[in-house]
Amino acid sequence: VLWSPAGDYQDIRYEHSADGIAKITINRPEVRNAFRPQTLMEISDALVEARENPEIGVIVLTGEGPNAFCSGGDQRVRGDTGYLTEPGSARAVGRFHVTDLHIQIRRLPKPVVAMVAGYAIGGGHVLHLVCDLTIAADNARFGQVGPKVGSFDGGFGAGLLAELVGVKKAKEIWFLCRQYDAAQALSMGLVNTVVPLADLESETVQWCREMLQMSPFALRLMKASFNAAEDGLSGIQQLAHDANLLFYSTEEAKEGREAFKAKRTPDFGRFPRRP
Ligand code: 2NE
Repeated sequence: VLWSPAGDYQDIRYEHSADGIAKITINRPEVRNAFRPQTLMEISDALVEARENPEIGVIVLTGEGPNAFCSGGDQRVRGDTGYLTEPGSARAVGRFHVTDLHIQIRRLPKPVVAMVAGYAIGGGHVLHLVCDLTIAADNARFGQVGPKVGSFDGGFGAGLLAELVGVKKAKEIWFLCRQYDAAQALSMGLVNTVVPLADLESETVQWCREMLQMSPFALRLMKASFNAAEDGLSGIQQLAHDANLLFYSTEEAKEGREAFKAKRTPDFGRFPRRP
């Protein structure tokens, strides 16, 4: 695949393929692609572009190089109140920028695919969890480290993981902080497939191209439907607003709009009361 640069960033690369795939690459291989606030803000910005761009149908999230997808929060900028945007400065205020990023990935109405080579560890592991699909290389290694480094993710990092691998296994992953290889990850349902490292990108692109052949709105509704069960009212809200998007194109909805604009009483009498 020929990737064309589609944005100017410091911590990530953002690229498009000619046929509708956006690729976001965390580009901090010297720290196993750990993220700092800047990294997450840039991913968020690229996701907005990929969402709004009608040419883009599928988004790939990955890490630079064969050694890591992402090793989680950059511990060098971890302060006492979260991860610091301006470490060392008096204005440094800690935050978890990743909180909103998880929601953004799940809300994004296009499939997001994690392409994992090497380590997906800690917050980097949760990042692949919140993606819709995960394609792993045979050198991938998965695990949580929170309780080892004085952190935890009880949000999607616990709930989604338990849903994927079962509660007992999820507790093992968090309580023992072991690492799991790609074959183990596949057998516990943590990833969709495992391929040789050399084939990782071509396999991922193949999966993306298959999705690009599908009805975009059906994919959107399926993603929202899966999330609705997991996200409670905010998940139902997404699905309901998607239904409203479709309703707006009906004569029935248009009658309400046109009557309002014409300052007349709407005539809904010609529309069926469906059984
Ligand atoms: C990822 C792992 C297992 C890789 O091990 P290895 O042996 O392949 O590499 P090494 O030598 O550990 O790492 C290479 C360089 O990257 C840095 C290392 O310190 C090392 O630097 P130098 O010694 O060459 O200077 N590095 C790696 N991960 C880093 C990180 N996350 N932050 C800063 N520097 C990092 C191994 O490196 C590892 O276990 N990494 C730490 C994983 C970790 O603790 N992640 C944070 C968990 S908490 C979190 O992500 C989080 C959360 O729980 C809640 C909200 C938001 C975030």
